[in-house]
Amino acid sequence: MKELRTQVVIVGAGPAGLLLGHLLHLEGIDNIILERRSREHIEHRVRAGVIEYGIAKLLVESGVGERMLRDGLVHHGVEFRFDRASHRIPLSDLAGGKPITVYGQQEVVKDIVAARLGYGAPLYFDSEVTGFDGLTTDQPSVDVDTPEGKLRITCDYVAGCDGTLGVANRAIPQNIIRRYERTYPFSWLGIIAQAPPATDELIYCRHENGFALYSMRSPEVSRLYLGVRPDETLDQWSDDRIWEELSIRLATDQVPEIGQGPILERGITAMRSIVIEPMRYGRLLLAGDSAHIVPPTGAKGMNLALADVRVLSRALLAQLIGGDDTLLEAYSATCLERVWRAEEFSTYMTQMLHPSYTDDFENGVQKTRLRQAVASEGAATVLAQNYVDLCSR
Ligand code: RFL
Ligand code: PHB
Repeated sequence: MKELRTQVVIVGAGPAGLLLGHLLHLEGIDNIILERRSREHIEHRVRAGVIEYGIAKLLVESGVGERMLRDGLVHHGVEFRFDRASHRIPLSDLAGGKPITVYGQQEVVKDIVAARLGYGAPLYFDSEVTGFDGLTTDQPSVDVDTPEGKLRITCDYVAGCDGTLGVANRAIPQNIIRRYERTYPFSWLGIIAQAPPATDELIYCRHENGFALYSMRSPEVSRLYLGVRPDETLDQWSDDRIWEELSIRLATDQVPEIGQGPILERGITAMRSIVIEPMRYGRLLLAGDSAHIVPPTGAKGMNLALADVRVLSRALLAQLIGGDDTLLEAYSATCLERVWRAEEFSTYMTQMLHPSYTDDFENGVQKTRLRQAVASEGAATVLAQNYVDLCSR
C-alpha cells in the first residue's frame, strides 16, 4: 500500500471540498482532495444555480470568480406567481442594493478545478475514501481506493465534504451525533431546455396542480422545475406533458407564455431537510451537504456549503499556522447557527409554495403567507434579505 502525508485531507470534490482546498492552498496549507467520481462527471453534474451576494464575493476575492463575473446573470428581483397573477419582489431594493448571481454549480466546480490543476495541487479523481483511522488522535489517517491501488494518507485534519451519502458523517459514532430530519410529500422534476428564458428574473409559482419554478442558465438555456408527487418517475413525464404542465402552472392573465425548446437533461429530486450536530468529531470536520441538507426552494444548499468552508479554512489556518484552537473549537456552533437560519428560510419557502393535495386548511394558510410576502414590505424585506445574503454571517 502506498503511503502519503499531508496537512489536510479533503474528502469530496463538490463545491465545498474544492473551495476548501483552494482557500487552504492560498494560505500555504498542504492538502489533498479525493473524489470518488471522474472529472467529467463532477464538471457536468447539473444542480444549483443561485449564488448569494456574499458568496459571489468570496469566489471573486479568492480568485475563482472571473468567469462568473463575465457569464453569470446578475438579478435584482424575483417574481412570485399565484392565482394567475404575477408579483415582483425587488430583492436589491429591499436588501441594501445587493443582487444575486445565477450561475450553474457545475461552472463553479469547473472554475475551481481549473485553478487547482493550474497550480498543480493534488486532486485525485476516481478515488474513493473507504475508511478512517485515529480520528480522535492527532495523526488521523484516511484509506483510499485509487485506480493505481490502495493508498493511506496520514494528516493533521480530515474535512468531510462528501455529501449526504458519503462516508464522513457515518464515521461519527451514533451516541455522539444528533440527526434532525424531515421529508416532504413531493419531489422536484427538473429540466434543462434549449430555450431562451422568457423573462429576466426567476419565477417561483404556486398553482393548485403544484409548484413550478422558472430559472435559467444563459440567454439560450432555461432551467425549469415542477413539483411532483414523491412516487412519480421520469417515464411518466413525456416532453409534451412537462411543457403542458409548465404552461398551465405558470399561466397568468398579464404576460405571454413561456418559451419552449428541446429538453437537454432531466431528473427527479426528493425534498428533504437534514441537520447533523455536531459538525465535528475529533480531527474530522464536516462541511456542506455531509452535515446538512435543505430543500432547494430557498436556493441555499451550495451557498451554505461554501459558507461552511470559509469558516473552516480560517479555523484550520489559525490552528495549523498560529497554534490557536479557538476558531476550530467554535466551528460547529458557528456554522450551525447559520444552517438553522437556512433551514427555517427553506422550510418557509417550501411550505408557502407547494400546495397540499389533501389539506385545505394548510392551503388557506399558504395563500395568506404568499399574499403577505408580496404585499407587506416587512415580510418582503425579510424574504429578500434571506434570499440574497443569508450566508453573509
Ligand atoms: P456535493 O456537491 O454532493 O459533493 C460531494 C462530493 O463528494 C464525493 N464523494 C466522495 N469522494 C471520495 N470518497 C467518497 N467516499 C465519497 N463520497 C462522496 C461525491 O462524488 C461528490 O463529488 O456536496 P457539497 O460540496 O457539500 O455541495 C453541496 C451542493 O452540491 C448542494 O447543496 C446544492 O447542489 C443544493 N442545491 C442548490 N444549492 C444552492 O445553493 N442554490 C440552488 O439554487 C440549489 N439548487 C440544489 C439545487 C440541489 C439540487 N439537487 C439535485 C439535489 C437544485 C437541485 C435540483
Ligand atoms: C436553479 O436555477 O437551478 C434554481 C434556482 C432557484 C432555486 C433552486 C434551483 O430555488
